[in-house]
Amino acid sequence: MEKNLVNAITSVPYPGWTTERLTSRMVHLGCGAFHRAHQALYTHHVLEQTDSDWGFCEVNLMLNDASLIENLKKQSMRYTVAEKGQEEIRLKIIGSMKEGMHPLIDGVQAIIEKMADPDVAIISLTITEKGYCTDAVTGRLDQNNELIIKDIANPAVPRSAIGYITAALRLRFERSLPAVTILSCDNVRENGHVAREAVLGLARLQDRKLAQWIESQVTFPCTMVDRIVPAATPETLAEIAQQLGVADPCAIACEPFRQWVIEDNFVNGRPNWDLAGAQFVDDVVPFEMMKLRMLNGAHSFLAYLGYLGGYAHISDTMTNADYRRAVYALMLNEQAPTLSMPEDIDLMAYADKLLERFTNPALKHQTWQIAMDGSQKLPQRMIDSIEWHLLRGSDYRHLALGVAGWMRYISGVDEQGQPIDVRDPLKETFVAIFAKYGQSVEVVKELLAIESIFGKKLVNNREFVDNVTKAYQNLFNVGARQAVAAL
Ligand code: NAI
Ligand code: CS2
Repeated sequence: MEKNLVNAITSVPYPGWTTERLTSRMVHLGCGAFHRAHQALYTHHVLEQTDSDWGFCEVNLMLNDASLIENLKKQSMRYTVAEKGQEEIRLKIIGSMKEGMHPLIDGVQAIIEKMADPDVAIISLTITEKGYCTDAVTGRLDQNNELIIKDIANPAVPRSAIGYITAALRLRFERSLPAVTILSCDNVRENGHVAREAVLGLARLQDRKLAQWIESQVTFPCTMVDRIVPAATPETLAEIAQQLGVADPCAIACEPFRQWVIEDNFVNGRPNWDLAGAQFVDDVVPFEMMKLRMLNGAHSFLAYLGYLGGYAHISDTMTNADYRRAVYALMLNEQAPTLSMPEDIDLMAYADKLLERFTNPALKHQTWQIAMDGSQKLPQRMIDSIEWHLLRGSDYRHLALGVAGWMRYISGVDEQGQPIDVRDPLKETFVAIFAKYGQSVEVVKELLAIESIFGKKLVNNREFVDNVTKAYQNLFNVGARQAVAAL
């Protein structure tokens, strides 16, 4: 028999329970890198400390890949998390997943039925920013989204995560079952509110009574989620296999740090994640803003300007003193002032900790990975803050260079004339703009006119357009490293 995580002797102890102990009280949509190292791990630590039976049914909806769910099933839904500090590596075998499903394995209806199961109390999500099918500026359901168009036409066989949730809520409503909590764990500003707008937006197009039931019964708490979890690579998997004593294709490496701040608004119970270090608060929004602007805004700055400067990983950018200085100034001078935090939060200490986390050389977090989907990330990471500065007349030169870096990056050609593999839902729009204007400064105004990223006002703000145009031109004149140094 082939050796795997379940039948081999490993260097790390197995959880002291089997999947029999668990009930699928949570269905998670988007079993990717992050969920395995975050929500599933928090739940595992609760299971270690209590007699809880809260477990996950893991669902991946993307039709191009069922392999992770298949591999998890082969390992009785167990897998390894490797927490990698600067020097030490700590392995944990996680035991909070009960079962796994995929439309290609189980069919769409079985997944909707599972989400409507009376035992299910939480549907949690890490489906990436684009998974919400909303306009990032308004937060409203995007009825021109290609999956939403399909879901409006055929609600019983949905394609989008929002369509699946709406279909499952319909069954719960029709069967008079208890409502559930929809728990977004994505890096989206006011993620619970966005999830609610998206689901209600779709439900309203289908059935007013269903929409009213959702509005009054279903809760959508906001959450701030944090842990740097790069996509697994063959190298990280080989390193983990060596330590573990057996190959685990579902293993994932991450940093030691983790944080989870959750609005305590659950309609049908929840695990005591506080036992594993989560914080339950009344208002998560300030924490989300802090993380999105200081951590993610800094990440995107380093991703675009780092990639252009020839750095493959975030930790590589941090070896350049100019990038280090610039990203620290971005956090403290241009992002921190835009925040209103509870008194006990020290933003300088937060920024110091971020520098330390970004420096961790054991994490091979690719600048290319973070650069992905910029159209979905820029509004909450940079544009909100730029608007804040424009209102007050304060300095935002790092943010302007960050936006220009994004424009230079999505041109699709790097500083050596090599192609860049740009991944973004708006890629076709970008290609059309660059095809028309080449890399000339004309593209700046064209890109700023994309409302779903920049809203309506910025393209008409002369000062802003000038600043981004100068920064963009400068990137061509001197290159990213010099432009960052000149800040
Ligand atoms: P991943 O690529 O490993 O997983 C993404 C998951 O989302 C996959 O399961 C995929 O099937 C699903 N997905 C993608 N597009 C979808 C769509 N349109 N509809 C439904 N499902 C879709 O990415 P990872 O690292 O797990 O990150 C996922 C999200 O988690 C991020 O976009 C972010 O919002 C959040 N997050 C990630 C962190 C990280 O460091 N990786 C940390 C904090 C939050
Ligand atoms: C990153 C985030 O990929 C990205 O866009 O900025 O996934 C980041 O690693 C996490 O938010 C850290 O919690």
